[in-house]
Amino acid sequence: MALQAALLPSTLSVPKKGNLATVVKDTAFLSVSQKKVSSLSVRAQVATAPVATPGSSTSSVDKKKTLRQGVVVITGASSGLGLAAAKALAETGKWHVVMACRDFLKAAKAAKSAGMAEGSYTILHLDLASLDSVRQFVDNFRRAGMPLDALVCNAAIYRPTARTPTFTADGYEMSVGVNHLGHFLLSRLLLDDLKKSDYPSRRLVILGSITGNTNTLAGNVPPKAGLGDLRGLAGGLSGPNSNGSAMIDGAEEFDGAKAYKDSKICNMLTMQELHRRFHEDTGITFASLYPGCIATTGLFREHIPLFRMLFPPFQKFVTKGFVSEAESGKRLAQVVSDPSLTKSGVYWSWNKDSASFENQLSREASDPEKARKLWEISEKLVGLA
Ligand code: LMG
Ligand code: NDP
Ligand code: PMR
Repeated sequence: MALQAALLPSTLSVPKKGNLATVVKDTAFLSVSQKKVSSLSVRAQVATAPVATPGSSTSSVDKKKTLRQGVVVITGASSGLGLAAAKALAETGKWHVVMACRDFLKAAKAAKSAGMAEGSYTILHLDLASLDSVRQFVDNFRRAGMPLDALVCNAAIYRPTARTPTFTADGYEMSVGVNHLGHFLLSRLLLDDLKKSDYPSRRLVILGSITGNTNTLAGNVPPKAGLGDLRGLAGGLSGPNSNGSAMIDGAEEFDGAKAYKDSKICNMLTMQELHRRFHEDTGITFASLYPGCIATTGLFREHIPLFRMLFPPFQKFVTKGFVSEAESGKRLAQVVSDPSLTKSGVYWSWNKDSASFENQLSREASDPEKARKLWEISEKLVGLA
């Protein structure tokens, strides 16, 4: 059913099951660019469209003068940074963007209202709060027959005022479950696809943040990030139904703001561990970044209204860390495709003139021993070990 439906534009998909929720779940991931191009014809486009682009200097393939269109998967491309980066990359004509989103209709509307050209993107269903959904996404992506040249782990949720945890389908605390564990499984599975790609500069990018780095002022605003000895994660990160804690460090009290910041440390540690384990053998570039404070995105949707009102002017005029969604999208697009950003294992940031530089991670966010331990526990939690 999946392959067959993949050939159909979403609007023509025939519901096979009775209720609407199931229909959306079953068909949304199969869907498709606005131009009603089938995934396979997208593949043909991808394979044939010769686009002149500056090659990177990391592989023999880049001796080619022309390059096929690249295919980039971006999670959480239905709003904020992910959408802005999707638009920036699609607009170059060098990239076909696979928008991996939990809400198909929202993503379709977002792409349209952002003015993304028909045929420049495909929407596939991915709910990072379910490891089954992650596996299903990978299957569907492979069935669509596209190569994978870059993966961007961008989606995230932030529950700033939550004092009680919520849980993913697999029973893990939601912020760490979505932001870290879902992406961890996705990256591990799609690594094989990146390895197979003949694209000259293949990249795996994971969003980090300044608030996960305690070597900065922003990282010292309470509650501070900290993974401790990872005992809560090792205990399964599930509050109500086990003796374990919902916090990575094993704290008794749940703190939604800290859980997000902790998840960002996990993202940055994972990028470095991927680099250590796979860069040399595969040539894949692993990178993370802090794109600036994009104070207007949906990330702050659960924050109190007063915060949402004051945060953008505070960042614009007081910290001067504010960056627009469009500018942040360009920054992320650079990390995906700029020929000068091929170095692996780097956490990128931008200075006041919007020039990129290699930033320094905090001690904890660059601790190799913690990264290894995090890797091993995460493997168990997502069923890879
Ligand atoms: C925790 O609070 C929450 O408890 C947790 O649930 C979670 O949300 C977490 O990290 C997320 O935050 C953290 C707490 C840290 O931060 C705050 O409470 C932020 C308050 C922000 C602003 C409040 C605005 C009040 C308005 C006052 C107006 C004054 C105007 C002055 C303007 C001056 C301009 C130069 O708290 C701390 O770390 C303590 C820090 C102490 C406060 C320092 C204040 C400095 C800056 C002020 C900012 C003001 C903003 C205004 C807007 C400007 C417009 C031009
Ligand atoms: P947004 O809330 O605008 O975007 C987050 C995206 O993640 C949305 O598309 C959302 O989908 C998606 N998402 C949430 N939960 C899931 C899920 N379970 N499965 C699949 N997708 C999901 O936030 P931002 O654009 O600000 O954040 C993007 C990234 O940038 C995050 O990794 C964040 O940590 C990072 N970042 C943001 C900063 C900022 O200042 N905003 C600063 C530093 C880093 P939906 O649209 O359906 O809700
Ligand atoms: Mg922060 C000094 C610079 C600076 C920067 C670049 C940020 C970024 N913040 C800075 C400073 C401060 N912040 C100061 C001085 C305060 C106390 C008033 C402050 C407060 C604050 C709050 C309450 N800031 C926040 C919050 C949030 O809820 C956001 C958060 O922590 O989300 C996890 C946030 C952020 N500040 C930032 C950035 C980028 C965020 C969004 C967080 C992220 O995605 O990591």
